[in-house]
Amino acid sequence: MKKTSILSIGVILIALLTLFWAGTPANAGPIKLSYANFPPAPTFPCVQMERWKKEVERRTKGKVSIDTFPGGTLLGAKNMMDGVIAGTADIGNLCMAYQPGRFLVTNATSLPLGIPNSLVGSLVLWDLYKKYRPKAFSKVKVLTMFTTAPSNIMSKIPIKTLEDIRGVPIRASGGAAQILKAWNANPVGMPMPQTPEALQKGVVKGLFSSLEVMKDFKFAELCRYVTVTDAVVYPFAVVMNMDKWNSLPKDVQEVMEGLGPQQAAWTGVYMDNHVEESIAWSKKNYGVEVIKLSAAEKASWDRMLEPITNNWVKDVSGKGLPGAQIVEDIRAFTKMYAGQ
Ligand code: 3IO
Repeated sequence: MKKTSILSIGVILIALLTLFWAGTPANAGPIKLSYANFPPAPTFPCVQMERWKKEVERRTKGKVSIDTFPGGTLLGAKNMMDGVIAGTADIGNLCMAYQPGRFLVTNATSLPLGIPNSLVGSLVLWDLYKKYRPKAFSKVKVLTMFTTAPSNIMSKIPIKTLEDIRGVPIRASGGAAQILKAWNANPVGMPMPQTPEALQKGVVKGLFSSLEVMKDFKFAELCRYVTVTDAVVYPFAVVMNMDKWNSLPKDVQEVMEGLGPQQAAWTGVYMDNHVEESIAWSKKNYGVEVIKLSAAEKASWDRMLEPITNNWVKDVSGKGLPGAQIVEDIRAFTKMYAGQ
């Protein structure tokens, strides 16, 4: 054979190989997905993220590989939803309370309706989402949802009465801020990751959220008092870019679909256990005092919350939502999961 024909066979071979590799990206390694989260890695939204990542990688037998970005390194608390819609991250975890007007239906889980813990809250929220399929999520694929445990007051000063809380600047967002307002506190809205600095600088004298943050953000160091209110939960959603979702193979989609309610339950159980651990840790390491309201006092606090739900129903009914039905559903789902 002539030198030139050997050469041209070589060129053709290389061209064919190049075409083959370019045409089959699946053979180039696993499908890579980015997952953005806003708070620091040790906190519960990121713990559930790492668990979801591991489960997906295991259940797809390595077909999918997920890169996690905790601490707002890819998207922050308030641009999470829009960042995922735009494709800045493939997946994002968001707290719906930070955009209360945007997620009206699902934020109804932070009305004072007596959700007793994170497991029940998470299952109720998932069912509510499945029933109503709110328009707010039409541009994304919802992978899972969950809630925190009920909120309690963590503060630098002891709060035992409605007089004690009057005018006190306390950090909260969304539905939880409405509760503080009803108690005549001075709610200051900001996402959780900004709270350590606000507490340090004295911009706020406390916060209103689930108690696992006493340990995970070390708030116990600054807030030596907890007032037990067991009030509203904060709802969260994990969403995926719609084009990215549509590009995934069917078997991968099935794994993620199956994980939806399981991840909600897993996160609920993790949160409820972690709250207990955090309270014990805070007492032991910082001598945190846990204040229980007297029965008479508790009755007054509860009474002040009564108008909130009816006002919400009126408000959203004006916006074309079946407010009364949503409230009834949350109550019924709560009873079912709480075994009442
Ligand atoms: C929360 C948000 C980020 C990390 C840990 C957390 N524990 C409870 C919340 C709820 C929340 O979003 C908030 O702002 O209180």
